[in-house]
Amino acid sequence: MFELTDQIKSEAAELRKVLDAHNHSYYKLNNPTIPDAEYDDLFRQLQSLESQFPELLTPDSPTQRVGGPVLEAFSKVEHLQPMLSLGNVFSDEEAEAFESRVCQRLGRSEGIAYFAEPKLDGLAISLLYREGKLERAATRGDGRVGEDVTVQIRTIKDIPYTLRGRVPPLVEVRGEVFMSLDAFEAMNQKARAANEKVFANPRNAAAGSLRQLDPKVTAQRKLSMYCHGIGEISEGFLPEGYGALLTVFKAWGLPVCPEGKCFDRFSECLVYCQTLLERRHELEYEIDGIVYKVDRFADQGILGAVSRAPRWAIAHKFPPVEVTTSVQGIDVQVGRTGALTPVARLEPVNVAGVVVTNATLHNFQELEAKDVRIGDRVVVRRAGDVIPEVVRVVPAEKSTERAAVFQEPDICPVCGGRVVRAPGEVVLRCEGQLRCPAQRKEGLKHFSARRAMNIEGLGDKLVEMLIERGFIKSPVDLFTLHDRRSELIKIKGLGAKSVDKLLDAIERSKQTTLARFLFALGIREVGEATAANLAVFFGDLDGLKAADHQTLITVPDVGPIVAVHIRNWLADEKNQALLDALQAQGVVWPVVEKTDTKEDLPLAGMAIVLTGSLSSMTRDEAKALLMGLGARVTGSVSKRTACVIAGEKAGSKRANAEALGVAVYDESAFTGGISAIIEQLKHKS
Ligand code: D41
Repeated sequence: MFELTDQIKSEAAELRKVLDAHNHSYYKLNNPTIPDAEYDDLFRQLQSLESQFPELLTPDSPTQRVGGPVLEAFSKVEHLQPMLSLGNVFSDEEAEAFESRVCQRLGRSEGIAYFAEPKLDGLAISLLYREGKLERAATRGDGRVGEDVTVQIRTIKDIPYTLRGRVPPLVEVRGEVFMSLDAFEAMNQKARAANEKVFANPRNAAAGSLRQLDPKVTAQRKLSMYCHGIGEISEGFLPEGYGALLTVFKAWGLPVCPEGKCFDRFSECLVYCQTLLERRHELEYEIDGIVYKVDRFADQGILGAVSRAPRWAIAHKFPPVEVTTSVQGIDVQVGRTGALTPVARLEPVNVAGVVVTNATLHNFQELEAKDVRIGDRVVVRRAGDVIPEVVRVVPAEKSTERAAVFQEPDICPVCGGRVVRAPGEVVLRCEGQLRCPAQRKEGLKHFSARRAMNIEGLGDKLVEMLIERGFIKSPVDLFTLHDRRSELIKIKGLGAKSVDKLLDAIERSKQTTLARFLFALGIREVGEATAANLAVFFGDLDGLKAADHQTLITVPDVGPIVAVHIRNWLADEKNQALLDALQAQGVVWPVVEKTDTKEDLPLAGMAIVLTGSLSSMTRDEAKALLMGLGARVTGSVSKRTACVIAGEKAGSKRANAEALGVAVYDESAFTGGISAIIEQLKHKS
């Protein structure tokens, strides 16, 4: 056994300091200073020292971010200052009544500044820092006594162990712990794949992750925090108002919501609320309203509190994203790849401002797990650009008889074909791939879509109509439609002009790119990015056709499962005939410059920022797409950003980019196909 020398002690201290500094650059400044591998190496050096000499281990060591030993129970802790609760209002009128009360009590109606900020849907937490060191973290509990969650909170990367700058001897910082939508989706996707319980919403996920006796579990969940208040603070450290306090928090290294704003007039708070209501889907986290706070602490003091709720703050709640309704039926939809998806038909209901009549149940295992039956009352949820889903059944109050359990279909409801579940797969699939009309329909819609063959004017409705009237069965039929012009122009609602436009668009679509073409084929798991990577890797179709499994898995973004799907698709004689027929009809593409390493991915090394809401895909899809092409998708705009892709209602990031002279593309550049954006970006660099 070695002895713990002063040299080892200072080595450990140095490692801790260096790792802390890198953490700060990474999580706070969004600007990694060293490669991940080097960070991991330093991290392991410290871990190894600490395991050899346990006396070296301090609770604030960066190694504790991964979580310490399992607890037996949460212990209770008393807050130094009680954590207040927040009153609610649900309309502008009620919010204005709040303002009137404030003015009345302060005895003036001018010169009252208000701070407005999003109300995060998470858990309120109190952090106690002594001499700038995180000493204790506790849940709100009943406001007076909460539960000690220090070891769990220590795993949250956003929360500093040590405050920077001139810090008070003692401070209680209040804030909200939450889970971002990205982290929530990723976590549930993992859970779904592993057949584990999924969380109904980010709030539950955050609560479930924090209230874990095993902090290692908390460490694996990506939690975040924004600070929004103060409890005890040493004298002489409180600034004049809340806005200034948040600036101080930021300087100390504490995370603060960037959306908060101070206003001189309360009416501006209401405008802000309306704006954020419209922008709520752009945010990376869920909010359920706006909190208004009288800004000046002196004014807050005069106003005081009633029964633990301050008179100087109020929450203005948004319409809920979760509502209950009843299930009128359960339909089974067949997708392009033959996947059968159960969908609940609902009594129409307004969810976050949109009338919802259908909600997905994802797959039959989920339907079984949630035990949704016709006639049940269910909670339906629509968050972000996510499609509405059934979250859970609301148990009936009386023991009324429920309908029978919904049976998994054994034949395809559309074509009557056999239904199978591949080993290890969750989804049921109709076997009659591309023979089943439903799949054919979805396949054709996909083939002509903007990001695929880009046949302008051939939308979903028109595809359906052409199939129903027997004009098209397979993609090849599109290219022989010109022979049936005289029949087409007789269709009511089409007419010669629009038929000619359509035929023109079909003709134009023949000049395509290999990436678009491969994507259009609808091979399972071959999305836009994979298609683009296959195109640059093989350069032409023959190379791809000849590729064996081993070769395929060397293509960036192609794993063994995707490789099997590609090989199966290409091995099918009907598909081979389809490829030949399409090429015989004159579908062509320019030869692609071949590359075969990661560095040669079309967008390799480019930092791209997504902002605003996209209409043609979710943020996650867009991100996956860009990452598959080698880009880094980052959160903030800097001079080194290659470009910003801005959807609807893009805010400060767009403005930042414009100020820095960074190229901004709107969504049309993006939906015009990945090929389009690659062209634009390559051109630039
Ligand atoms: O984002 C929030 N959920 C939030 C909660 C916020 N932005 N500000 C808050 N401010 C307070 C006061 C005014 C009492 C300091 C709060 C809460 N309280 C709160 N959260 C849970 C209970 C109270």
